[in-house]
Parts: sequence; C-alpha cells; structure tokens
Amino acid sequence: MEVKMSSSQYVERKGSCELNPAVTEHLLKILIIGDGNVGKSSFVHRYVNGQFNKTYKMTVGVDFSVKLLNWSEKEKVRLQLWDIAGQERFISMTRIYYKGALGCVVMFDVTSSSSFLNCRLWKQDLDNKAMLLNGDSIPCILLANKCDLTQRVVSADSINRFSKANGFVTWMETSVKENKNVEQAMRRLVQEILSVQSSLDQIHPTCQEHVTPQVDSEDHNNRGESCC
Ligand SMILES: Nc1nc2c(ncn2[C@@H]2O[C@H](COP(=O)(O)OP(=O)(O)OP(=O)(O)O)[C@@H](O)[C@H]2O)c(=O)[nH]1
Ligand SMILES: [Mg+2]
Repeated sequence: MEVKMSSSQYVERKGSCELNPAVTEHLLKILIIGDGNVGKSSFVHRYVNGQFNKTYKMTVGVDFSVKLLNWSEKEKVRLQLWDIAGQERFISMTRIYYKGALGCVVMFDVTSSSSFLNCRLWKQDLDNKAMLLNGDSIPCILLANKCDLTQRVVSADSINRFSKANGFVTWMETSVKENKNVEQAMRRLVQEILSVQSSLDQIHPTCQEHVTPQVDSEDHNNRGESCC
C-alpha cells in the first residue's frame, strides 16, 4: 500500500512492501477548534464511536483520535483528529497543536453568540500559526452545532456572511446530539483536503513519500481507532 502525506511530521514507512501496493493511504491531521462547551469532543466521539454523551467533560489540552475511511476502491484515508480544548486557559498551546495540520473544523454553538463571535479569533489564530506548503490557509469548515435546541441566537444569514468573509470552505448546521450532518461535514472537509493536497503534490512532487505518522507532542491521549 502506498501511503501519502505532505506534512513534515511524517517519516518514511518501513516494510510498506508487505501492504497492498494498489491501495493508497492518505494520512490527514485535522484540528477541531472553537470555544469551550460548543460540542467539539462530542462531535469527535459521535464521528469516531457513534455515541453521544450529554454530560460535559471539559477537554484538558488536547485529545487525540484516529478514524480510518475506505474512501474509494483505491484509496484509504486515515484521519488524525486533534480535539483541542476551547477553554481560554489552554489557548497558549495552540501553535504546537496546529503543527502539520491539513484541515480544520471551527465549531460554535448556535445558542451562544459569544462562541460565534469568537470563531473569528479562532480562525485568525489558525491562519497565523498554520499554513500549507504554498503559504495558503489550511482548508477549514465552519460548524454551527446544537441546532436541535430551540433557543437559537445566531441566524443562518449571519453565519453565511461570516463564512464567506473569513475564507471557510463552507458551513453547515450540525446536531451532534441528533447525529445531524456529522458524517457529511467530515466528508466535505476530507474532499477539500484531498483536492488541495493533490494540487500541492503536483507542485511539490517530492512530498509524495511512503510515510507513517509520528506524533511530535506527548501531552495528548490516544482515544483509540475506528474504521468506517
Ligand atoms: N443539545 C445539544 N447538546 C450538545 C450537542 N453537542 C454537544 N452537546 C453538549 O454540550 C456540552 C459540551 O460538549 P463538549 O463536546 O464536551 O464541548 P467541547 O467543545 O469539547 O468543550 P471543551 O472541551 O471545554 O473545549 C456537553 O454537555 C454535550 O452533551 C448538540 O448537538 N446538541
Ligand atoms: Mg472538549
């Protein structure tokens, strides 16, 4: 199996000849950012484990999950999901967490106007600290979570304008609780990342190597692996 990755955090895979050479595996590091309590960890838990927990357990630093997608007959996609703590006290660490990311989810809670307004700061923080090999911003999707709740305070119109003005690939309403648009949002983001990476690979062909992921930070927990 051929494994492709464009990030500098990956090193050469040993023994890849034992794997199926007809299948390419893409390794993508994806960040999940946004204010505390908006539903980031719930989103990852739903996407990876298919479950929802209504009790809030604040993330400390970062949590780390992996999901393997059978993208097509010839392509697998291994997602490394970096679920970053949204509480202010952890924000000083983001530069380290963002390193090598190829895509990002920015999430807010539709019942919290401050979490929506802070998406501008999260996106700016991301664009200042992470970029693609060609200097462009990494593909980013905006998620308006908790759309199952009736006490909504952020309109679709303002989200749409904000998304366009701040360079998001697109935006979607999600309800992690009701499993609305969770798979669809990730699919859209992965599509965009693969398309951007394929254009970059044409410009930087030397980045296409047989590689395997190597974690460069120790303060995260591996929460396990899931395959669709
Ligand atoms: N009603 C509703 N509640 C949700 C939804 N998604 C998450 N929650 C709840 O919102 C709370 C916060 O969820 P978390 O996923 O822990 O939030 P977080 O963004 O990871 O927060 P930090 O770790 O502090 O950054 C929990 O009580 C979840 O059950 C949703 O779609 N609808
Ligand atoms: Mg969390």
